[in-house]
Amino acid sequence: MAPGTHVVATAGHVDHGKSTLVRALTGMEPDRLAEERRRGLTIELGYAWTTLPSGERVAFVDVPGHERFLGTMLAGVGPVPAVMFVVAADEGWMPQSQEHLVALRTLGVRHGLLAVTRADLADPAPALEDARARLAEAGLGEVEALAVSGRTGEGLDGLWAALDRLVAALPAPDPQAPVRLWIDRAFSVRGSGTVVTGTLPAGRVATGDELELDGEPVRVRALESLKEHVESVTGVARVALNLRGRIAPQRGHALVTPGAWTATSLADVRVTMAEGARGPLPARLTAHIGSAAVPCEVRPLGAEAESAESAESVAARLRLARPLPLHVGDALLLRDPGRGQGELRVLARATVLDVRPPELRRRGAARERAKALADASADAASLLRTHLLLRDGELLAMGCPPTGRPVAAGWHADPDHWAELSARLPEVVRRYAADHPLEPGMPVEAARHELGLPDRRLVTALVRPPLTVADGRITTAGRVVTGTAGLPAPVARAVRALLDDLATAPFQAPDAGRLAELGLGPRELAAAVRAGALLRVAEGIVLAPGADAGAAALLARLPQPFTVSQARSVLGTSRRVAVPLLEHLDRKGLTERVDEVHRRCRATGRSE
Ligand SMILES: Nc1nc2c(ncn2[C@@H]2O[C@H](COP(=O)(O)OP(=O)(O)OP(=O)(O)O)[C@@H](O)[C@H]2O)c(=O)[nH]1
Ligand SMILES: [Mg+2]
Repeated sequence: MAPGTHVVATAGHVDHGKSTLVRALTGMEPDRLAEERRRGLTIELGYAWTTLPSGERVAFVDVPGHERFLGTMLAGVGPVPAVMFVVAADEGWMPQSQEHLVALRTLGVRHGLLAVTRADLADPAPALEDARARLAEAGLGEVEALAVSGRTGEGLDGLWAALDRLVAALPAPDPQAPVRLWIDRAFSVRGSGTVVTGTLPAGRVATGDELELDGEPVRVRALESLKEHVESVTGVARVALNLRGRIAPQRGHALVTPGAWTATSLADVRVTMAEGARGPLPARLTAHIGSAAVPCEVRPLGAEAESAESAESVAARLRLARPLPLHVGDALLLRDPGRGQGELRVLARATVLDVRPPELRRRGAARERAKALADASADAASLLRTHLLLRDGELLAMGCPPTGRPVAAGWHADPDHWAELSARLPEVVRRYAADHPLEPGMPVEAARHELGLPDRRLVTALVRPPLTVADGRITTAGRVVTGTAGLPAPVARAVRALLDDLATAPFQAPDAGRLAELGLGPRELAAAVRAGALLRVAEGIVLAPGADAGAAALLARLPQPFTVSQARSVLGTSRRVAVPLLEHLDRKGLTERVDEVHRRCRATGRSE
């Protein structure tokens, strides 16, 4: 396999030697601004890279350590999976060492190594032991710790080897993952237009790809990684993209795979206080994710949340000043931009639990929501408990690919909700039938409306025997023959009058005039036929139930085969009725045609 590329960010107190070490490792200058060189201070993010002894390449995002540039530091570290933590041997652990460590822990960075530099100025052992213990305690685990000097080059060989071990141990990101490239620089290049750079954490970008920036489509015209032109690149990597589109990209905005993220300014989160931070949280904070820093309002949900300053974590709703492309499971760092010098400004981690939070209108809704969020995890099942029904695409855009089977084409349901809908449908259909006795079942659309479902296919998926769907209506299979009893009273009366007529002349089907006189239109007749109160022989021709069997019995007494006119006379009716009645008997297999003019009764028919 071709050697990979990796990205490692620096971290540590101002002037502790981060940039000097990056320069010594790469031979490249991370401090490119004139002001930075003049002041000997990193102000902006710096980028430099090198090839390790194994052939793997590593790019450094060099961050500023000065407390005034914490926002820039967070933008650099945000999308990066690993860190080179720098502590000066002669100064030891300092306030921004602590603040950066809390930030790394809050962002969930779990891979790194410790370089105690400026070892030519002081015995590195005390600083090394102290820093190593603090990093381990903060969840970075047993990191490798080395004493080095960026000035003399002492220990650099060991640091290269340690970097090789660090990158070899990094989890391989998913090349199929949706792209979210947080922009850290944007500029225009004469002749090529807009260029943005960033750390691609996972997924793949290729020339010609269409991505989205704040909902606007953009096309990747060309791309570079570590100053080399490439056709495609998979994360983790430093990338520079030349873009086409009507866009004005800025740091903190992200290029994303269309449809794979939910752009939202509202998120329900679980807030966990940072190491050493105390509540209650101020209502106005800055949320950091990737290279973004967005002002936000934090609203704790639930009564316990406000009183429980000491609680491990509380449910809250974040309102962001601008929408960000988020997934459930993302972590945002909450920083207090108002805190003064020397105070801890990294306050909390907000783990995203929902990117489409439900409105909280009713009294007590916030408290209920807090309870639900307390049990929520960042997965499809939790989202379905809130949203009840979600499409495949919606779950993907929320960052939780569906795990269970869909209940209907492209739809996933909360199992309890689905069971409840299943139980409700038969009752809904029964009530509809009672209210609309003349209709042949409940239209699927009416059931969809009644159950408040977003798609008719969900209704059809809920239909189970004895219910069936036919012609867009839900009916009960093996419908019970109720006779006139199941009909509305006026219809039942009219049908009984008709049956009286037919009792004396069973094959003289009522004509249009008689039907109109009795108020029996097509709907009423259809209902009577469905109820088994009448037999429909053809359009507009009805007889008493069982008249067909009676006709077959009479016809069997004729010499076989027989003509229509012989049939007409034995049945005592007109051609208007005899012709369709014989065709009906043919269809039922009681009679069959012999030639153009003759029919005969069939054996099966006779035995019936
Ligand atoms: N003697 C000695 N001096 C060093 C060493 N590393 C850095 N320095 C000096 O320490 C000062 C600060 O070094 P930088 O590399 O700019 O420190 P930094 O951590 O990048 O500082 P910021 O980016 O501003 O946070 C400079 O004057 C360096 O020359 C070292 O190993 N030995
Ligand atoms: Mg620096």
